[in-house]
Amino acid sequence: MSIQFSRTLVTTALPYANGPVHLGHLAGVYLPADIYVRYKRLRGEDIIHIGGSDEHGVPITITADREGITPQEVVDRYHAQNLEAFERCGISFDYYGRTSSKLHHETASEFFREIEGKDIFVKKMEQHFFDPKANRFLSDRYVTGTCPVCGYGEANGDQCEQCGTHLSPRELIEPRSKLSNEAPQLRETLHWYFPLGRFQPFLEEYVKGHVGDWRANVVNYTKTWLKQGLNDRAITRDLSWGVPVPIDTEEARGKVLYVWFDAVLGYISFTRAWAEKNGRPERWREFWQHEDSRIVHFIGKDNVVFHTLMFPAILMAWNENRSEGRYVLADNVPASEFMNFEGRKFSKSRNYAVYLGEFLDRFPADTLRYTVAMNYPENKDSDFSWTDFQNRTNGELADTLGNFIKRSIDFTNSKFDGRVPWQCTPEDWRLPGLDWDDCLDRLEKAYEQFHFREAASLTMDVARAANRFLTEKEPWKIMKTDRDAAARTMAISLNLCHTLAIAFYPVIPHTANRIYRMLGFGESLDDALKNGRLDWRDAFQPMLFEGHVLGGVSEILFSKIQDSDIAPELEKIERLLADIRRKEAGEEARGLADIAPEIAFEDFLKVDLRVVTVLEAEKVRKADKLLRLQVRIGGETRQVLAGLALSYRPEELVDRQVVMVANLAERKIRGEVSRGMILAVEGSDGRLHVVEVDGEGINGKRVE
Ligand code: B3M
Ligand code: ZN
Repeated sequence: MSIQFSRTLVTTALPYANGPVHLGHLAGVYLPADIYVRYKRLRGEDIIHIGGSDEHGVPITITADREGITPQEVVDRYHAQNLEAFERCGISFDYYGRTSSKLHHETASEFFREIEGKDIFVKKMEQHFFDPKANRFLSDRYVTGTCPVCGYGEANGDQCEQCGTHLSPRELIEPRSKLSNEAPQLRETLHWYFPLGRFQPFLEEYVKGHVGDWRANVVNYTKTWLKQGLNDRAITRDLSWGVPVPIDTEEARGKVLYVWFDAVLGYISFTRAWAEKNGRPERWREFWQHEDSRIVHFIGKDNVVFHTLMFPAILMAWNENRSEGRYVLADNVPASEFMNFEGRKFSKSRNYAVYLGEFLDRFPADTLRYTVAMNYPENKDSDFSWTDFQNRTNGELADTLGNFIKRSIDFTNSKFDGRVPWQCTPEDWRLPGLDWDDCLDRLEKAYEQFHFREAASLTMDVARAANRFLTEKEPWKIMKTDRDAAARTMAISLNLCHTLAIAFYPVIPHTANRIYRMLGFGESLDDALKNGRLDWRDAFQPMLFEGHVLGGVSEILFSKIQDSDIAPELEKIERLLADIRRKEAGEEARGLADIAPEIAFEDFLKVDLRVVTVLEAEKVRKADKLLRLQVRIGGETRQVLAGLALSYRPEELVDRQVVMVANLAERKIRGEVSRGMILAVEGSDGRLHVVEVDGEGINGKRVE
């Protein structure tokens, strides 16, 4: 599609104000968005970056209950903390809003009323647990009881923490209310559902229009949902914390909008708040309601369908039968994979994480930004490790970039009176191993297509070439015999410093600002940019003329990270990992203690285990956990229902060779025939792992 866009709105997923953000969040969402926005600002484009805190949802009220404070106090704390951490990291939001704000509540209510007014919502009378003592309905997390799977007495209504099984409150044995500890009663209550299915054809059309330009993971997640057929989604909850359902009826009382319904609308309400703050309250419409506006949502992969299906459908519902005030849909949704930490997933509950604020207490923001950019989880999970951080900081930032800048400035200061000693000609600017046109072209493509690791690494290549150039030219030696040659070398080097300041600005803005000042510009690069005195393309030509006066003494841009600096971090990880391993070993030991009573060998032989190949897999409508598989067993194809849907995406299972109980009596599950049982093991994360067999020509063979 070749629309000419006049302006861009970048949004970043709103982190829950229920804990501090960690490096995984930074890597997947906030840093890539900031790099993109800073690059576009260098290009002189009209772009704003809108983010903020997601301050609703049950986990926040649970934190509040646990700490004996109000939900508002919880979100006040983490909103302030996260905003501060982002600022220190140089994430340059144009506005960082809050979903507990008045304007947000108004915006979300306006959407609800508009869609309700068009009679689009579906209302369903349902039975939910009610606590008579607390006089309130209980959302899933407020019900506890005995897990029907492992017998753990304190399982949550949505999941058992001990065995990881996903549950619904009604599956618990002897359910109790967390509020009063009493047995809850089932009562009827009305809930609003958003009929996603009604928008299926439009959503399909929308997604089809972006298949070429969206990332493969984004298209795949979205298509998997579309293929299964979109269902009604509940968008109200029985809770007191959130945006109250904005209609004045008995049925709506005590209910709030489901957090995901209101959170995505935060992007809109925060843009409104931004426009108000800047004294042009209607300007938000240029970003949301003008066809020539480009909207880009930076998110993590776990949030894809909310942004490619749910949010667009809400906007479509708004737009229905409207000729004015229609919303534009996102042009791109660059969703990241995850960045792990020292080879393992970040885990808040196990405290296996490095929080952004804590990190910045110990190390400068740009060292983090650079390392994280170089490990951007663009199309596969990546890893942050302390040694990689140390190596990149010392080898690339300090020894290559920092060293080059310092040598250039120091030598000019001492031998050429702190002035650019030569007028760089186009001829001079042709450097060995550096094709400027090609470099510019590749960098621009990398930024435009969200390949930020490539952008950072191409820029470091320029620093390497510059460093090599200066070393090889040896101006300190030549100085005595050929002063002009030395002057020429220094003029080129200083211009390369200018190049690097601008080209590295999106990734390491603090450093870029410092270089810019050291080069004698009386202002920071940020200010030059704001005042329109700078352009991205300035980086690719000599801009420092003969006689230009540098900024005086040079600074050391990066101090090296010593082994002793990261030793405490490595020790901490060892401790955490040892803890996790002990816990896992404990879980395994518990698992072993439950070994079933002994059976005779003949009994074992009765079970016919076979290797089968999965041909097709799809989700079963209205059954969260079930996948319908077609498997090949020898020359036969069978249908099997397996409770694997929370552990695998359907397409992940296709073509795998797995083990199946082949002689189990046929069963009907949810009205569908299942002829066999796929073997799987449950991991400590609650996920199931199918028993896979690797090998040629083993389909249909018996497992013995
Ligand atoms: N707070 C979930 C998350 O942090 C949610 C994102 C909202 S984006 C509108 O992963
Ligand atoms: Zn359990």
